[in-house]
Amino acid sequence: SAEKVFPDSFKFGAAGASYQIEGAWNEDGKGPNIWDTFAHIPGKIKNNSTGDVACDSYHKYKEDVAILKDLGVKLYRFSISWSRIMPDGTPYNINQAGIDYYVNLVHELIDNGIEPVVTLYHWDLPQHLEDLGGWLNPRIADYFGDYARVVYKTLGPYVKYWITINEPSTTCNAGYGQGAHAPGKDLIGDGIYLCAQNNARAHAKAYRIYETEFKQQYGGKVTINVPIAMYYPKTTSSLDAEAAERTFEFNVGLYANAIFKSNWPQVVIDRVANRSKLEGYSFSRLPEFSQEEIEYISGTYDYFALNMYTSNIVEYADEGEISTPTIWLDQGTITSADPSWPKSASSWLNSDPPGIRHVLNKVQEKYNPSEIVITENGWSDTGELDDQKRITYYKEYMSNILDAILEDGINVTGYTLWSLLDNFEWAEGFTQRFGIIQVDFDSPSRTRTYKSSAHWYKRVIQARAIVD
Ligand code: GCO
Repeated sequence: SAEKVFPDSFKFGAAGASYQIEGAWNEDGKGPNIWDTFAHIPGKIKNNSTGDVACDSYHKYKEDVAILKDLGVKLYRFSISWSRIMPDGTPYNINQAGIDYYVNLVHELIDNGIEPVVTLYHWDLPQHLEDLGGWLNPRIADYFGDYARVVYKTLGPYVKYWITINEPSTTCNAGYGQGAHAPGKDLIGDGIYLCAQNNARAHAKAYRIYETEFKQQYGGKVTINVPIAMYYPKTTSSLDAEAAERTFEFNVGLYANAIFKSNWPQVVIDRVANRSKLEGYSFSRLPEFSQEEIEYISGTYDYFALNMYTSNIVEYADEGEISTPTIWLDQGTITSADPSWPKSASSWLNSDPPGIRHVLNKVQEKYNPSEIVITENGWSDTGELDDQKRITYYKEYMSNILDAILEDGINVTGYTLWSLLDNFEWAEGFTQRFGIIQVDFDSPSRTRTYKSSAHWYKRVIQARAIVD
């Protein structure tokens, strides 16, 4: 038959992240991070939930790996909790118990034929470093570099796929722009841009350290990952077409351009300079990179990693139409969802399967990477075991990925769906569930149960094709 199969080069996988799954927030010498602090402030998280225990994966990692093995996945993406291995974030203080945890996890994976995909930073900054200014302090690049070196030294022999920073745009927008995520800073435009610049510097530092000190010996690949939504112009007008492109550059280019091309995107430079002037500033709120920095940051990637969930409709907007200040004025757009797209339990997440094929093509055209890994893709509901909508979402998105590979010739080599387990969904607590495995957060043992989607994914992996 003409059944389409995934090429041999394509690896199926699943993903999670330290604060969302590990728990053990104050065990075995781990230091506090910004999510520990933030989640403990009443009113910040739905139902005042915390990640104190979460899925308890710190104690149950062997069970998680057994599930991964049973599913047949070849990649497991997880993140390292910086303050678990360096309690205050500095190399002065190394917590061996924390290092041991990740060494054991990696060995458990490899012994079971699963390749680790390791994220160095998935939003849980050591509190001490936040107290020094966090992602607004340019020195963060140096701290991050020292941290990365410690991790490369211990896990370097076993890890071929590295991600320095997960979704810098979310850290900067939600953490330092609107304050809905830790560290809860509400600094709108100015904070977002400083954060974006320091993320690029920190990523580049971690990349260069690997390149010069470890690459020859271990031969792994390093990149950053960025979330990319599909942005459709609302009408065929050129104003809306430009608005959609601008939205891409303010949300993706702001974090990717300096790395995958060079410097900030020109449209971002121009728009922020103009707006800053109108607002009475004598300088642009978008900080400049020196020429030396531009060269240091440019080209710091060995593959492209993207998170893709959803799409948006974009229209041009002028000042009077935008109620939220600064960055949205800089961007000059309004985004919305097409009412026909199926809705998940998360307000920002709707199903538009062709969007992922468009995004893969867009990334290929714009940045021309030789390899793409989809490091997140998934659907939220309220946790039911028979999760047919999640299966439908995955079927349709994965079939668009397959078309992008087979028909558009895009080299997608890996796919780590979000998420293996139901977990702590940041400010939403446990109210939005992304897992293919259900976790009973009321049971002390955090019992794991397969959802219909887990059984389905297992069959897909066996067939290497989209099955019913
Ligand atoms: C992300 C995050 C995940 C979220 C997921 C669903 O990188 O945004 O990696 O931590 O849980 O995206 O919102």
